[in-house]
Amino acid sequence: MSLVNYEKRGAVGVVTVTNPPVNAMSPGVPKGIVNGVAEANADDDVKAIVLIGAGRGFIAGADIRYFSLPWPEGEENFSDVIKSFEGSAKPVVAAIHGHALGGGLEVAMACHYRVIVPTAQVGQPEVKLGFPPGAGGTQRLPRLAGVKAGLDMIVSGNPVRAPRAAELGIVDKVIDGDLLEGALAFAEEKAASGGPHRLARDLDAKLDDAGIFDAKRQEIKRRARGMRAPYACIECVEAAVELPFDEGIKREREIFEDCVKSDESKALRHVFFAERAAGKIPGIAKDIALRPVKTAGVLGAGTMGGGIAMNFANAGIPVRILEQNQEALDKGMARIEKNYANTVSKGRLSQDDMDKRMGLIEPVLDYAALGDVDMVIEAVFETMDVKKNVFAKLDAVCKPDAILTSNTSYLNVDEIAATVPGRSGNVLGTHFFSPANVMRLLEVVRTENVSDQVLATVMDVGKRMRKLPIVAGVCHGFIGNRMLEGYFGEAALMVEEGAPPQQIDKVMYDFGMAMGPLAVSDLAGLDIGWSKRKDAGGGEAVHERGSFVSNKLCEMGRFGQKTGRGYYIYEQGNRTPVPDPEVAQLAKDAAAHFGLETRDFSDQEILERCMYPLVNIGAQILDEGFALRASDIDLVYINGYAFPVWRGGPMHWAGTVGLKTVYDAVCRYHDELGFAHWKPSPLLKRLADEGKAFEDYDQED
Ligand code: T1G
Repeated sequence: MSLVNYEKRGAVGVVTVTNPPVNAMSPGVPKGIVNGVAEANADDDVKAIVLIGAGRGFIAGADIRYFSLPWPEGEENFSDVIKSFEGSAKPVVAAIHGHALGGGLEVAMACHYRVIVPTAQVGQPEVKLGFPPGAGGTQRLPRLAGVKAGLDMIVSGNPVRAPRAAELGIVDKVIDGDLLEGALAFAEEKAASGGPHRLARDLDAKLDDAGIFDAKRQEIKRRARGMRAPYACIECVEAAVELPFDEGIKREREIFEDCVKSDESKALRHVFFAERAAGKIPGIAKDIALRPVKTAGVLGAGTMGGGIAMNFANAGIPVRILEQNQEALDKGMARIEKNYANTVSKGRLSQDDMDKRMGLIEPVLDYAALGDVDMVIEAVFETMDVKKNVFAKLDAVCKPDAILTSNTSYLNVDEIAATVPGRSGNVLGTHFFSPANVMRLLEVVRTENVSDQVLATVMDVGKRMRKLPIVAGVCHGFIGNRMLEGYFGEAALMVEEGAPPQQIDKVMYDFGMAMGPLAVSDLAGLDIGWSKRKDAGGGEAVHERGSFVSNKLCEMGRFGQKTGRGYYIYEQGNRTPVPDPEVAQLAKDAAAHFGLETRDFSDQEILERCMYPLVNIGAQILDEGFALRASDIDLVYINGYAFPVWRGGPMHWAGTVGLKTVYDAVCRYHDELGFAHWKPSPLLKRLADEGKAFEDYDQED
């Protein structure tokens, strides 16, 4: 089937792009469009041209796969399409439905006119792939929509809906009813008007530069830390204001080409495809029949339980939230209400939507209220006994095909499932990350006996909650927390060997992490690890390597931010970590306790000892089958642990370092330090020996 069709409808030549699933501008599409426009111009009966997309949208932009593949020699591309529109003697009308994104909006803006259905959206998301628009978008959009609106859209990468696009002047008319019919009538009307049919390139009126570029640089400073693309976008729009059109186009091209080659863009393109691969489970058909989930229940109205209940309400799923007593239930409901009210106050949710969502959350005290719900998630106290106890109660009341999941962050979900043997096909883990109503990551923990249908259903519920569901196997800590033990463990070990906490945290902050590991430990609470160590030690937290300072701090009641002191001091009402000389002394006491020689650390050693365990443990998890693919592990770290997205995740990043370099260092640290997390992974060794990256592993069958 041809990628672009041409037909005459009355006096209008219609060029239809047919390249499912999203009409990307893959090789052959530009050629088809150019040919269609030429045919229309060669036909005297044709007075105007309409460009439209078949299927679910207009054009989704360049075919992203081709940034890592050679474009076929001599094959037409965007510039040929744009030249054909701007050289057309007959007016060209873009007819937009679904999406006109990236190069899709760029070719539409090179047409003389644009019409759109109310539900469509247009945008320049290129910055999310690590480069600015590269087919004139940074020069045409400011001319159509004005510099401020154009700059906001290009730097954020966020689309706007049709009504807003019309308001800004990006499109000329919103078509109610059939798009093609509306576009044909519009085209004939424009043709009859006799023109002139203006082109965006000729509109300079809106290029008012109100000095907004430096303000924009200030505005994005925190979010764009470490990135180049957002600033490249600003430079391109500046060129639209400062240079004649054709010179601006040249400047945009130079900056675009430079960015496309960057590690940042390669990482972001890796993440784009990783997110789309994550929903695919080998052996389970994409269209497997799902079990309906129309109602839900949540056990526990604590921070996690409340957040999980909000996720169901946000997905439009009525949910009953159960607590042991009215006081706890009221506290939980008040916290949910406060969370929504915060979002409303920030203008990100209407009061009406908040009320609707609150109306979907029903507080209950009796397990019987969960008797007819389709799915229950427990978010009760994190001990196996309590989990088994609640599952026994669910077993007694829930309907036979109810899906029962645990929100445990590291307990063995197979062991929990074994307590309800008659339901094991319906039991699995759903590990949300705190705050559950905010963090995008959802580890879907695949138990031994869970059915394919239930697994696929829970993945779909995660998507309905606008989460990023990632399949994890049942091992201690699943994917994220298992790897975290290596990262945080090494940070604590280095403190005992003489590395100041503030140096460790600065190295990791400069690498791109939102916070360093010790500041995160203070934020989460040092007492969490301390109570686990006390459990393991029969009530006594034994001083093992890496836990000495934390144990001592907890013994002094210094749990971190919540008590005003942990690895750092926190002044009243201030979350800025201040180095604590008493912690430096504790580190010395630890060294003495373990007979260590303290020393200075290079930033490079700190970076390696924090990051390489993530890679080595990640490879072990892959090798043992507890993650489906390396790119899933990358998504876990980006979306659950604030790993910088522009580095692509720990496994992708390791490929930019070179797996041989990483493997050799892992062997060296294993020789020097021992510790299980340094035991070289056989998979890492194999890939290093074969000169491969984890992407190659993911491509293996
Ligand atoms: N190129 C290649 N494949 C693409 C693609 C693209 N642009 N967009 C989507 N796909 C694949 C995707 O991998 C998936 O594949 C399938 O299509 C369905 O996608 C010159 C240079 C359009 C809003 O950034 O935002 O233009 O997994 O699951 O949820 O300046 O796709 O089925 O095998 O996302 O309905 C700029 C990216 C490119 C838009 C539809 N354009 N795409 O969402 O489907 S750079 C973009 C999207 C550019 C110019 C520059 C979304 C969508 P598979 P999906 P969806």
